[in-house]
Amino acid sequence: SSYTTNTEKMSKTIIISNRLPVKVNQIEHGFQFTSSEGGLATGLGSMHSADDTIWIGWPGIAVKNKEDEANITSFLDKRRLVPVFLSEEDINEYYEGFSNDIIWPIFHYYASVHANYKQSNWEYYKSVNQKFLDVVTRVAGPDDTIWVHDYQLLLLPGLLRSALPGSTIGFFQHIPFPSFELFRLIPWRSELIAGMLGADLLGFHTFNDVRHFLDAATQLAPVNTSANSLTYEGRMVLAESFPMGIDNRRYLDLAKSDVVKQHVAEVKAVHTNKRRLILSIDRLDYSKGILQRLQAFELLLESNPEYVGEVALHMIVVPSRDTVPQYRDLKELIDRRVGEINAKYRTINWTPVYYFYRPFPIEELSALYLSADICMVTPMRDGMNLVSKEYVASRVNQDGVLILSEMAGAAKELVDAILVNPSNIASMRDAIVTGLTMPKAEQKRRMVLMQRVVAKFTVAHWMKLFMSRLAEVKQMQTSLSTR
Ligand code: GDG
Repeated sequence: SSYTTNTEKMSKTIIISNRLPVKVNQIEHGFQFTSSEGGLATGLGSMHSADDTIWIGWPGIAVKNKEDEANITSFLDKRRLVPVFLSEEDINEYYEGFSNDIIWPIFHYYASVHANYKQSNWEYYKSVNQKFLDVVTRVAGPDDTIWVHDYQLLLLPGLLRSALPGSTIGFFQHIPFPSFELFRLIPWRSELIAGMLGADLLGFHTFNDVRHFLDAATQLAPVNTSANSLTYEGRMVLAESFPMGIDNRRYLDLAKSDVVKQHVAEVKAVHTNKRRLILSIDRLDYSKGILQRLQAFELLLESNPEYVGEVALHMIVVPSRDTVPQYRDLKELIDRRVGEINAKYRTINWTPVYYFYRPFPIEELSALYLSADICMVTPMRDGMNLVSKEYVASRVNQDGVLILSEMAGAAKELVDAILVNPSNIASMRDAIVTGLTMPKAEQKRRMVLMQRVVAKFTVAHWMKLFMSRLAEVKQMQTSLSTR
């Protein structure tokens, strides 16, 4: 590959995530490439646009032959993207099985009885992490900085540490790290912790996640801990919180653009100016509290009939993991609930729930952020949640109400939202009433405070902070070992 030729000349940064920031789709004669949206892709995108950065990940398609692999590889090569090819079994076992059916539910505190600890899932999880290692060692030079992302690759820092002992390795986890009492249920808990400890710096969204990780590491691995610093196999490892932000400028610019204004007019035409709009946007996931939100909205219509005909819930659910049975079941429950609410309450010229099960272009999301009187972000558990920040960033008129779950990482920063416990349906209903009756001055007071946070702690800031801290850890290690 072209990367290995210049590794002697300069050091580079290697980003590694399960998925590349582009999606490859099979079309009739060849392939089609589309860039994936999402927080991670856009966030790290600015870093990746620098010459000295490459990105390694799965291209999102199971490739059947070497010729196709070669075609995809050479296309991606021009964009400094390096594919890790995975088979269909890899995807079933490592991604859908181990990552999404074991780690995801446990890490989101979803009933511990639900996780399905299949030995074969674990075997594939190990072998796919090894596949990633093989690609990294092919392209990495000794002075490179390696930044591994998320729960699909918990073993990779450890594998990298053995293969490239002196390298600089950062790890960031985008989902929560659970309390030890949950984490300890996983049969391969010690191996996972040892894998993570291969990193020099481990980043999480919140201090609670850091605390839980340190607790698990202390219980499961031979480490010495002091504050947030560990010593593992004679090497210093730091665990710290780096709350991820968004590209604030992008949402401001969108909100002021003509195309978005046009979409806003369309939304207004349907919902009329006097009707109030509650917005909800999530990937299909039981961690997002979609059913509980519907329940709260239904309770509102039942207990506060004055809002019948006056308030609509605009609910976007973006298809995700819909080959996993758990997610298909959830989809059916949502479909049914929406159907029941609409059948029970709708009037000739008003529908309570405007429900969409598909993705939308960012311009249309922006228009919805701008049009919604209330944005409800009420996950049962969420690492951070970027939708809440995007709503805040989009409110150029400095009004609007954010109802935010205490269980989202974002609640640690957006303390001026109306914070709710998503398991308390009645309190969510009360929060909607508070939001609908909140005076404009109070809306503005809260929104201004939240906008300050979102505008200051952007994704670019997050990235710089993590990278400079990683360099510092490396320096501290060196000065410790030469002392
Ligand atoms: C994981 C963690 C953590 C959504 N629908 C559409 C669309 N989106 C964009 C949103 C937002 C992103 O996708 C979703 O990010 P979230 O943070 O809300 O949630 P997860 O996908 O679960 O992300 C989470 C995050 O990683 C980052 O660390 O915050 O806790 O679970 O940017 O705007 N974008 C477009 N069309 C859609 O229909 N274009």
